Amino acid sequence: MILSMPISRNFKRRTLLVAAALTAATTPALAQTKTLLRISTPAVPDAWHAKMWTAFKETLDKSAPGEFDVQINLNASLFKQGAEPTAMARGNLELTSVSPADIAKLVPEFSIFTAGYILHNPAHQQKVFNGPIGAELFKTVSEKMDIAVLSTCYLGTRQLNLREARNVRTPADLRGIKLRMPGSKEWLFLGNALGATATPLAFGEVYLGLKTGTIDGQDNPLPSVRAAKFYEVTKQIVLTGHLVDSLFIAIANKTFQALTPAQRQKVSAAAQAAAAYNNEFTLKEESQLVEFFKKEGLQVSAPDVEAFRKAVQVAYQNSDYAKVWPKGLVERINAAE
Ligand code: KDO
Repeated sequence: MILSMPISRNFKRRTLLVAAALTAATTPALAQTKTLLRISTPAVPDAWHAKMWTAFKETLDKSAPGEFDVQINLNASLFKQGAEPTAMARGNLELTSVSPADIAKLVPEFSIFTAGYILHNPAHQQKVFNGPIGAELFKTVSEKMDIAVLSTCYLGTRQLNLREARNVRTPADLRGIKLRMPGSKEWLFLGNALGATATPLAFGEVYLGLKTGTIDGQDNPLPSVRAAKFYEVTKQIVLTGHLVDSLFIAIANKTFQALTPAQRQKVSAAAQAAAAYNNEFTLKEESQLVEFFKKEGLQVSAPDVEAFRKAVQVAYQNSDYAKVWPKGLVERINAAE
């Protein structure tokens, strides 16, 4: 009896210690089994296509609690603009929102969506990418880039935004204007097709470029002009509406394939929810921003859009880009309206 008491106490103590040690050992182990989903985007925090990643994370945390470690990196803080697909191919990044221009580097026929005045409006964009055309092209994207497109975001319709106000009716009125475009040849072609002198610059450097005058203007959808505060350093918006712009939420194939079927479904659903969030708020805000910019003192002018459309279409028709567009694709895109 005398001996039994300490033994039993000792036993209890040891049991507790073992339990504590086990908890300590298993907690980090469990944390490590979470699938890491690193996201990189050049979007500024106030942009809808930045905030949509929080919607993605929240949706996934709810549908698959504790299964994913979603890390959102904005402002191109993890990878520079346009470098994301390469980072994904190398296994250094799991998710991003990829632009048509970035896809066109590896899937040349995708350059059709970098061309001005191809997509008619946001609803047309969704029909094209959520229908058979999207399905066919995204299959090629998966094969050539090793990424899976999960949803299509409406970035907004790109307009011109100039440092100094001027009379802009036709492309001829942009002669000599140093128009900042993102840094790839597809973007530069579009800027030149608009009649300007296209100058490559990363998104993160545009504000300063406008402020100091190293560029005369830039093009972006109105919600991006608001989120990045370009209206503070420009005096005019010219409503050319030259590109109904897209971003595609994409995940590295390797990461996606390593998930269980249920997880794949949940990640896809979260990407759909993120795009829906972005699209809803982008559309809503875009319709209100002309008033906002006017109040901020900017001149908002309507050019001869037909003159721009014609010039841009002729430039593409005569370019090497159109040569690699699958036969009949322009017609199929038009018919998807
Ligand atoms: C830009 O650099 O003008 C652009 O609008 C291009 C888009 O493809 C996308 O990269 C976007 O910037 C960033 O997400 C910042 O809004």
